[in-house]
Amino acid sequence: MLGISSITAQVSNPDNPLNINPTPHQVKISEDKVDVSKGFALRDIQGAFAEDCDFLSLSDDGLPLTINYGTKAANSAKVPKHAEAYALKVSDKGVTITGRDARGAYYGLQTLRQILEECDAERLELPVVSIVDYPEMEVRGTVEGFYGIPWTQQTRLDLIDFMGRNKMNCYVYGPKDDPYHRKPYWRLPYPEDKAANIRQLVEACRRARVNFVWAVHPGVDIRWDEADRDSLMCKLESMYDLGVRQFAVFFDDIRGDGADSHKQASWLNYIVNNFVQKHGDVSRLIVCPTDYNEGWANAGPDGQLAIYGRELQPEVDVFWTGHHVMSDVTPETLEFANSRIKRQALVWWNFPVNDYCRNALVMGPSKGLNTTLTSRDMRGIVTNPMEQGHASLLTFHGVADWAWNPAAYTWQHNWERAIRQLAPEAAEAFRTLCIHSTTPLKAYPQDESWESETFSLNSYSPEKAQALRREFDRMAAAPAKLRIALTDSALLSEIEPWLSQLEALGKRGSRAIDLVEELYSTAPDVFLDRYLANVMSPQEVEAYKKHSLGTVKMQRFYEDIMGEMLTTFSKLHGQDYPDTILPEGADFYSLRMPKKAAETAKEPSGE
Ligand code: 14T
Repeated sequence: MLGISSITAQVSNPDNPLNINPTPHQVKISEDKVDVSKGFALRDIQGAFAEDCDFLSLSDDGLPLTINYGTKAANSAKVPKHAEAYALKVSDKGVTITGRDARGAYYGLQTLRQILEECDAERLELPVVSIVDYPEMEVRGTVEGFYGIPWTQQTRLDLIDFMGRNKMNCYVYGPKDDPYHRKPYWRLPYPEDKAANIRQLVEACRRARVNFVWAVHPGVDIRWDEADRDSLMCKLESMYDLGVRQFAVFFDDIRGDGADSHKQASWLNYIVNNFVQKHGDVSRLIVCPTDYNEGWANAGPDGQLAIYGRELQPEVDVFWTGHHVMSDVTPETLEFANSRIKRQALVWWNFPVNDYCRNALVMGPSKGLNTTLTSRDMRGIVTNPMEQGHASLLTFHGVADWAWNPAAYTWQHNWERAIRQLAPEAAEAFRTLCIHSTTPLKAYPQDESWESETFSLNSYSPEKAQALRREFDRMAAAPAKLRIALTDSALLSEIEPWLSQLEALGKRGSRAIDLVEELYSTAPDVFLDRYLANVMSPQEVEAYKKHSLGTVKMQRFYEDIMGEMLTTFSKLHGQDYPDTILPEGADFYSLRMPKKAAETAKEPSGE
């Protein structure tokens, strides 16, 4: 079996020798090391990072650590002329972090944190290294934009923290099932307890250097009259009072009056003129159009996108999901959107959202991100995640990496690093869960179980069987390892329902391979008993449907091979076991259990 270190060896990326996420643009590393056993003597020139250094041990006789930012310092340290850029230098004289702006310096600190974590568990030495770095995409973040149970406050705080560490800078708050975001209460201010939560999120975002964007979704029941316009303005003002400094208006998933493109554009312009500009400290307004993907958009000059292009003020950002609701981010779909809206679209990536396939976890690599895209093609990207927030961090990790440095992005390396970052104590077991839990099937099919090769009775070979059995055994064993070793208890409880299914599928898959090997060599009645013991009971089928994984390959193999064995068995011994004779043309689902078996089907033996 692969240990963590051999996984790293297999996938480590020579362009990112320190495994920093997101992948830096330029890393020059030498063999030399610097002793940091005495900690760091902090010189925080602007005094802006006191609360960001709690991961460092600080002492006056430690290695000097200078943090500085601003045009002058940035120019002399050759920091790229890019917002949020930084340079980080480690030498025996000390560590210097120079930001083009305050956020850049903060990002330099995050890189230092990751180097310390990666290089040395005791944190006693650092490599001599020089990093020059900047984000390609201006907006990198998430939109809590799914239907279903909104994230808990604690989940939000954890995710915001993760975003800051991974140089993501945008959290759009728009859970479909927050009644104060949408119908029925979008017109009303939040009651005090909920308002306090928003204030806390604003504060957490400030600390993590994430822009908190509050979104309203008025289109379901909006009346385009003065009373509703006043209600909307009052709501925005009430959010401003809670500390919110960026806003979005969503017009997705509506019909009728609310979808009127001219009205939408004129109200958005009104908000820009009478709210954003009036305050002066509010950032760009964002809109999600009703025509938010090619599949639904009227492409013509009277379509919503073209109307936005003509009527909507140029500084309003426009969301775009791509070719479809769920689809890859490609140059073609951005060209489609941009040429109509007359600005660069802001991508709303509907991955790993699972609100339309709640039985699935989406834990595969972030593959659908085209690596030739640049900030000339788009404003940035936000991922729409799963209700399972901590499990969604796998994709956050990918999106953060891609958006920072698309040209250097490789989904393979990223995914392996993400797994190790999220589950360092149980990386291999977590990887097993992830590789078999990737696909929302029809809506946005993803590769799954790609390292496993299945076979049919005809193509059986001992080698193939052994390799596949090994994978099923890994699946059966992974849950226990995760339950013991995974320290992120929030992640563990999110994935728990799928762990039981992983274990069960691992066991029945492995048993199915045993049965293949027993089919010709075991007494028919003994074989039949063992076979029946490995048939899923109706309760097991139900439980599996609720929390599915391995649907593309592993469960499919189990079903196919069990079906084939039954066919073969009935050919060999049909006369002696009339209940197993298969009707002509029957499929496996209808005959999965011989009649007799269905009556006596055992509960899973749980061994
Ligand atoms: F705003 C949009 F960009 C968007 O994607 N809206 C919703 C979103 O809230 C949801 O999480 C996502 C995935 O289900 O898709 C949009 O909602 C849909 C999509 C459909 F295809 C609602 C109905 C659909 F038929």
